[in-house]
Amino acid sequence: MAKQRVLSGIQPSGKLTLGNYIGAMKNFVALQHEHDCFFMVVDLHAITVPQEPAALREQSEAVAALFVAAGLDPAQASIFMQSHVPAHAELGWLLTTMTYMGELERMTQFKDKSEGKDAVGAGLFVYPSLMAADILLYNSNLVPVGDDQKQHLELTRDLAGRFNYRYGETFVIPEPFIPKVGARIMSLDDGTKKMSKSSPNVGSFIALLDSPDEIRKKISRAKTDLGREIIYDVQNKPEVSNLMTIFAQCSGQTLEQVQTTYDGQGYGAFKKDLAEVVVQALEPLQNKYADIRSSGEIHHILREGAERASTVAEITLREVKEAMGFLPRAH
Ligand code: AQP
Repeated sequence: MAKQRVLSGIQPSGKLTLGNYIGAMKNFVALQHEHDCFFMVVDLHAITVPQEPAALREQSEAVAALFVAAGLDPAQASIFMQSHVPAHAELGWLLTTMTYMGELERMTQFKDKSEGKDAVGAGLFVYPSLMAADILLYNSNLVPVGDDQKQHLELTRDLAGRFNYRYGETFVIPEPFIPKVGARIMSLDDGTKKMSKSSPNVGSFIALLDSPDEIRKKISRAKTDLGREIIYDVQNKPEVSNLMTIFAQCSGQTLEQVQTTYDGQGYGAFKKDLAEVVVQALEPLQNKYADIRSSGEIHHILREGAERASTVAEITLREVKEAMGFLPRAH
């Protein structure tokens, strides 16, 4: 049986967080051996909110290097920049013309990201169509994402079905792949909001490249509650439950084990141990990251990845344009 195709991406819209790692990258690494994988740095998505050019360039290279530092093997998975494969922008436009305003208006991520802002770019609104293009270009079977992306994936499935119905079988309908444990890591200052790399409060997230001291400081200041028990109860103790999830994910323990170990102990002792668990979990990744950045090998990895990705993407784009009735360019 042919290997299933997997595609996912991360935006270079800030410093990658522990949320991106636990919710996305750890799963990417686990999938690469059994599937035909494409992982990209989605820079075209990042510009749906304003980005400073020098920061965008640096963050893009940093995300790609973190992919490799986290364990992605360029020999197993294609690692590339979205903007290096022009077919993404082109199919994105074609699918935008087939997406209904009402569908986009229902997207909760758009509502969250546009809330309270005066000038909201149209790109932020139509971005789910570009995400659909990313996935459909590769005929991806599985899309590993955090549960916050589930709604966008549903739209991708609807668009693929709509296209196939109008123009004939062209796209594979992708399935979401949402891990059950640790799928969503919440902010350190509000256990009901997800941890986000673009949050203006740097204390709300742990960046993968934070120094040990920064990690200790952020965890010691993380919000808890007026109680003192280490109990997993998302409804009533969202912040403590989130810290327990981080502990479990970084140590390999179950939530029950964490709860038993800290039974009867206060938040202070738990937070102190949690900081050390996170520091230790990130140390190998941080060391590998430093090696990759200093070697400059990431540029070579990205060039090869873009070549492999383009080969697949261009075939799909040609089929789509033919199906839609575009006049082929003569050779
Ligand atoms: N807090 C999180 N917990 C679990 N998974 C998360 N992901 C993001 N935050 C968490 C997963 O990481 C992948 C890449 O996300 P993205 O960079 O494309 O965009 P995002 O989901 O909008 O991530 P951020 O960090 O919140 O970025 P900004 O602040 O720029 O919007 C996705 O698979 C996502 O589920």
